[in-house]
Amino acid sequence: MSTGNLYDLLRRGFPEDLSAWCIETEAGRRYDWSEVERTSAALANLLVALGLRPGDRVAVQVPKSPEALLLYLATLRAACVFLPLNTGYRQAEIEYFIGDAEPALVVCAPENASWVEPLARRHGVSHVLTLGSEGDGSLLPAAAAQAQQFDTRPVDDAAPACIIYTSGTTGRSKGAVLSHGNIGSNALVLHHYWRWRCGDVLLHALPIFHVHGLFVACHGALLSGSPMLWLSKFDARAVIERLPRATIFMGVPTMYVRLLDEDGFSAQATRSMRLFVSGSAPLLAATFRQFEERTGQRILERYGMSETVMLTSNPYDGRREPGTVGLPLPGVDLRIVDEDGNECGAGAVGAIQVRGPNVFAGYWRMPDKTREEFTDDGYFRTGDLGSRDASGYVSIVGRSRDLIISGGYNIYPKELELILDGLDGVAESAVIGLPDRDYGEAVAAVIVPAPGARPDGSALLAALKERIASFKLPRHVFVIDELPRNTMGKVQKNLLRERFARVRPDRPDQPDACSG
Ligand code: MLC
Ligand code: AMP
Repeated sequence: MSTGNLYDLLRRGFPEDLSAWCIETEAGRRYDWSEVERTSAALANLLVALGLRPGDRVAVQVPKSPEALLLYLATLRAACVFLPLNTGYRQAEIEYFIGDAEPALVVCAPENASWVEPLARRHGVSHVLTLGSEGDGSLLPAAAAQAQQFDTRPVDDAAPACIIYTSGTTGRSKGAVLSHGNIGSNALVLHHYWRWRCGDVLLHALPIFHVHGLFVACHGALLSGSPMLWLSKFDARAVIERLPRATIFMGVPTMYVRLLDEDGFSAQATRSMRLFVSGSAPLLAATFRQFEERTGQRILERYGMSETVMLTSNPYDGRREPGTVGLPLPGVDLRIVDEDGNECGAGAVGAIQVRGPNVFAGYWRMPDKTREEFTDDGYFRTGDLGSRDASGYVSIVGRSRDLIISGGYNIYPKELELILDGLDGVAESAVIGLPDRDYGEAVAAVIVPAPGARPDGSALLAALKERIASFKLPRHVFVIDELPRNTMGKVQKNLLRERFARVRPDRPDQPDACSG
């Protein structure tokens, strides 16, 4: 029987023959569909046995593994709420998420248990279990005695399925609460739009703690009963080696740049592929063209965000336009408005607002913030600036939020500035994104020293490293006398970007300290 539970929707896509393989790891281990069904049932029974009730949060910071995906499915089946966390997050970051979301269960990597357990206890978390990259740790043994059948709990479409934390402009992260209906409706739309079909094989190299790797990629495959070739992390050569056995690949632009850097990446290597999807950050038109020249294939670029899942896509059959994110997906109501809230005409740049069954209902326990982000007529303010051409193709031209996207990961400057401003020898700081061939944008910190101080770039980085995930660390540190400000006193980051884009050495390994 089908319920509103997202797992039931995905389950309907499983192949009739459950002994067929569903996931193959890089070590060659295969998981079949019946194992997906049985192990997710055992894990769901474990959640119930631990006393978790519908709506309880399950916070998970574990390395990518098929078992981590099964834990996600189990959480859906038990009608609990899955809270995936970037494996790069450090103690202070994790402490915030646990304190805010108040999970009933935390699952962490075995090597982190020594600091996660006391931290979780301090926040009143009832259970901490561990899961390693090879399925090791205490989670699976705890589920071993559980029954391998589970009646997936019926839920309402609006019931929360996941909380995805997205960093906030004030430095405080907000948990976007996505419902079974939000995620399921989007999965169905993408299933049809991208023509998932029997015989598809997804080459999966993305992390599974974000919307792209977990929802867009995994749901596509599960919903169409397609097997996944699973890489624990992206590696260009490992991808090229597996492409001849795959039909679909999804990646962030950095991955496409790195594939093109490999001599072995050719039309021959991609001959079995029918679809390359790019998203999470802007794909340069030059990368799109180089890719087409090399492989004869046109990357399909789409646009989305944690709060909304996928919003637009270039067409499967029609014209894929480089530098654009395509057309609003079926069911997505997208408008571009000027400062007065009036809809912009073709070509004019404005704020992108969206409405649809995929758009979340709000941020976890932040009713005021939620209200601010929605218009009176129910559109969500994406924070992206864009335009639409005469054929309706949307281009993202900037962001109204102060956000840096590096290799598909979001970094909010304010979070770093707050830390930097509190360090010895720093009077104030501004964090900006500079163009980077590999990551698209690279984080740069511009520092104004305290009177008489001579801050050392490496020492500043070391202090940051203790508190934040290393993907957020500045790749460049510049020291200047004064930050440029407008008449309102606001730092003019555009001037800093212009100034340092010119003097920036290309991809140094060490941060550079220069005075200005
Ligand atoms: C890793 N590092 C990064 C980084 N990724 N630094 C800056 N930007 C990044 N994106 C750092 C690590 O912290 C580490 O630092 C060092 O680089 C080596 O780690 P690695 O894992 O070997 O890195 P690398 O191979 O460079 O990883 C690049 C990447 C990865 C592109 C493969 O970043 C990645 O998988 N990105 C995908 C992000 C994603 O899934 N985004 C979707 C968001 S959802 P140190 O100091 O420890 O050595 C979303 C909505 C939507 O946006 O529309 O999809
Ligand atoms: P996140 O909050 O991690 O979900 O990131 C969502 C943001 O990524 C969006 O608001 C956009 O700014 C950006 N983004 C996603 N896809 C694209 C794309 N194809 N082109 C440009 N920006 C994108």
